[in-house]
Amino acid sequence: MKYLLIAAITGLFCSCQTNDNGKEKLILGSPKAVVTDQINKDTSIRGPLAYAPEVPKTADGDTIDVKMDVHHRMFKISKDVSFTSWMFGNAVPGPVLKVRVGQTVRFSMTDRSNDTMRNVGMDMNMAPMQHSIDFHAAMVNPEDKYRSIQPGETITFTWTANYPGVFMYHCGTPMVLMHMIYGMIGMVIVEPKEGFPGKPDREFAIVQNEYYLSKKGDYYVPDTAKARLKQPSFVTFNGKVAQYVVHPLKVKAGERIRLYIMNDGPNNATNFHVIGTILDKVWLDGNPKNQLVGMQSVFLGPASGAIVEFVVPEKGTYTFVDHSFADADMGAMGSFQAD
Ligand SMILES: [Cu+2]
Repeated sequence: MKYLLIAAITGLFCSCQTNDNGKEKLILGSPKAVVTDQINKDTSIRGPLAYAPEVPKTADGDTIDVKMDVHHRMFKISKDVSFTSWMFGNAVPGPVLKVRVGQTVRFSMTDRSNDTMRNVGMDMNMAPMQHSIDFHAAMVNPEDKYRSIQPGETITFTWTANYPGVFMYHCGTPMVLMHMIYGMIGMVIVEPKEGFPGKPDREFAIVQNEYYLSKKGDYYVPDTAKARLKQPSFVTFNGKVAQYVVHPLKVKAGERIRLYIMNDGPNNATNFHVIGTILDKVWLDGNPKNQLVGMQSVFLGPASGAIVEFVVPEKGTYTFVDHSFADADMGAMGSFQAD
């Protein structure tokens, strides 16, 4: 009774918002973003980041520093197909960031698109360009934090993770569709304060995206008209066409596998399926409270994520696909090799 009374009084006087379990206070907003014309000489990424399929480890501490820059670079998505990509860090998709609910990310990003000035004559898509970043895992004023910066500028801002899950990040500079098809996409994993429930034997990060390309001379260029028509040239897991068909992900028979899946689109849905097993646990958007069981596949629209778990029943090769088979045929196909 005494505790009920205290709770009622606290409720009366606290206008704070809480997240879905009603216990955690939401940390809303943050100080204004700072933009400077200082370029960090260090081009490497920093923080609890890793390129998929690797899943980074969370860092200790209430505030963590995360740095990644934007580059314009050639990117090879298959043996025969390369194009000038705009990317976070050094790949498409950009690095996976992993944080914990309650942690504050002190984020910094330099637009290094002018580093490649000397190449403009060769390829107009190398030309310096404004860029920005939009974290779906954050709750902040987008006009401030997600604003575009000029080539050579650095933006710094903070945000705090309130909800566990698998979230997208992307460049939000107009025309957004164009910046996304050039490769400016990635994934954030937010684990609950106490960590995700359960202990899988192995885990991987999988980001699905579409490429819309046209051939121009010896190389390819992103084609916004094709993107508007939602007619992809290639659909990939972790940025490269059918890469895990050529180099399967290694697992062992009997193991429990956890996948962090993010559909970065930009346009099309995916229906993720592993041939030869059943997804015995699916957490929609990566939040353990959104649990489904015994699923043959998980349907994810653009900017939707999931965490799935399955058991590898016996030795063999288990192909995973976007079961919209046109997408599998365009590259959204891979395999787990179970020894
Ligand atoms: Cu951009």
